[in-house]
Amino acid sequence: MHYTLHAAPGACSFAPHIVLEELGRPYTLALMSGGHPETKTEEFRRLNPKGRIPVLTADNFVLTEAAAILLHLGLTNPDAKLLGFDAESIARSVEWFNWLSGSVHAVAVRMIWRPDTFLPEETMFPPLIEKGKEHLASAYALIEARLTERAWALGDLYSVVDPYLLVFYRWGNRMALDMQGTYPACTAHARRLEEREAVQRALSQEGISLWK
Ligand SMILES: N[C@@H](CCC(=O)N[C@@H](CS)C(=O)NCC(=O)O)C(=O)O
Repeated sequence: MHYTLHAAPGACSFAPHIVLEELGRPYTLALMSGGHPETKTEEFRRLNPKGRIPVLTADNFVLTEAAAILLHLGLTNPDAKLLGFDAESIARSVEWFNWLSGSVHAVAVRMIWRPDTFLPEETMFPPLIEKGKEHLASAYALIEARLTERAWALGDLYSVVDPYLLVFYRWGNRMALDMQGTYPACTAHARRLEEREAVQRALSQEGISLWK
C-alpha cells in the first residue's frame, strides 16, 4: 500500500508525518501551504468533507482523523513496535488520543486559535481565548505529571502517541507560552523526540522548528 499523507507545516498532521518517517517505507507527502488554505477547496472537500488535515490516502483508501491514522499506522506495522499490542496498551493509546483530539485540540486550542468557530463577533473573543488558555494550561499540567513518571506516553515504549504529544508541545511554543520554564518533563520528552532521525526529517520537510 503506497500512502499519501495530506498535511501542512506544523499542523496536527506533523504526528502521522513523523510516524511515516519512523516506518521508513516509501510514501508521498502532500504538503499544503502554512495555514492550510487548500483545505477549503472543493477538490480537498471531496477527499475529506470535514475539510481537515491530516488525511491518509492509498488506492481505494481514505482515512481521516489524526488519532485514527496514528492507530492505523501502529497496528498495520507491528514490526515497527510503535504500539503496545495488548488490550491494555491499545486502550491506553485510545485514552490519550481521545482526550488530545477531543478535548485539548478541538476545545482548548480551538478556543485560542479559532474563536470564530464558537462566537459570531470578534469583540466576544477575549474571554473565550482566556478560558481556552486555562483549559490548555490544565492539559499541559496533566501531561507534565504523566511525563514526570515515565519517559514516553505509554511508559517505556516509544509509541505513535508520542509524536502527537509533540504537536501540542510545539503549539505551546508557537503561542509563546513558557514551555521550557513551566513544563520541564514535557520539554525533556520533546528533546528526546528531537533526537530521533525521523523527527529531524519531518521537521526539515515541513520547514519548522519545535522551539518557535
Ligand atoms: N479531529 C481532527 C481535527 C483536525 C484539524 O482540525 N486539523 C486542522 C489542522 S491542525 C485543520 O485541518 N484545520 C483546517 C480548518 O480548520 O479549516 C483530527 O484530529 O484529525
